[in-house]
Amino acid sequence: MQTKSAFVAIVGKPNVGKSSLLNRLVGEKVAIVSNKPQTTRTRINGVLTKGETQYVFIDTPGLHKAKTKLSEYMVKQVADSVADVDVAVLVVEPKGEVTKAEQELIENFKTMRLPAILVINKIDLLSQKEQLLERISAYSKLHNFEAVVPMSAMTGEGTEDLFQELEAFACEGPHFFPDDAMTDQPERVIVGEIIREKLLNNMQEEIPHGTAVSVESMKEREDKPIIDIEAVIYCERDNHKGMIIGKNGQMLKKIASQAREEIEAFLDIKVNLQCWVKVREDWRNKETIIRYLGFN
Ligand SMILES: Nc1nc2c(ncn2[C@@H]2O[C@H](COP(=O)(O)OP(=O)(O)OP(=O)(O)O)[C@@H](O)[C@H]2O)c(=O)[nH]1
Ligand SMILES: [Mg+2]
Repeated sequence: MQTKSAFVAIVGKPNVGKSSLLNRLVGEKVAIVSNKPQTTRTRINGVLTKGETQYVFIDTPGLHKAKTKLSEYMVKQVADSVADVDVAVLVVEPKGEVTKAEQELIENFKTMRLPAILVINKIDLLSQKEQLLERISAYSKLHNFEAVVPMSAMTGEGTEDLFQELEAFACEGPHFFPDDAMTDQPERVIVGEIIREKLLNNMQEEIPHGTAVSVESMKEREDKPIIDIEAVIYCERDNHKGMIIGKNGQMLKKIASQAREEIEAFLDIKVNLQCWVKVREDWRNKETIIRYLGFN
């Protein structure tokens, strides 16, 4: 059988639903999702093999104005991702204006002669169809997109339409991942991301952006089917540490127990999760810590 592969970069503003779309396309949760912008920090590959064709989807951080070393890294991930893919998917929401970041992305498609598909996500939120048409016309004025696909990563509406459009960009060649692979991320990274997701879901305002999670150890016990996991949550200030831990440790307990449940489902084994909170002032601007946390 002649195999094919398609590399697809998923790009767009923060919070438009890129990671949700990745999870929907792969059919499994491989990237974390939150209602806070700048949830995704690095490139995440999701893999789906459909018959002869293997799709490799690259989820990217939302394109924003870089203010810290960490966000410089994040923005660079976007540029690197579109550098050698077969097609880009620009994800937008049904409402709002075309932003400068989106215009820059579109300029990139043009200079790189990269075919691009426009996905208008979150159509489940749409009450009037006219809005959709306005949106399509606003983006079509800027670029000759290969296709426009309205969809909802949340309900799944439109997913097959998108696959139909993507199929055209598959090229003959080998599969780069095993056919049953869903992601190239190591278990340890996914475990850390699950903890970070629960942290994002439970914390407000400035705290989420200044946190990072490092999984220090994961060991299966010899006498019982249990994995002991130790993780450190880094934050930027003492008062943030206090808020993450919460009164009588209640907040940290809640975060850890939500994370443990999901990690158990993911690893399919009982988990004993210990989380510590440490302060590293201004870590997002410190090269060594950023590297230690895996952003390099
Ligand atoms: N109603 C609705 N909400 C959605 C849909 N897709 C995503 N969301 C929500 O939008 C928010 C952002 O989703 P993410 O998938 O984290 O967005 P993202 O583009 O990856 O965000 P960054 O990683 O921060 O750039 C979350 O609260 C999602 O639940 C959709 O189709 N419909
Ligand atoms: Mg994301």
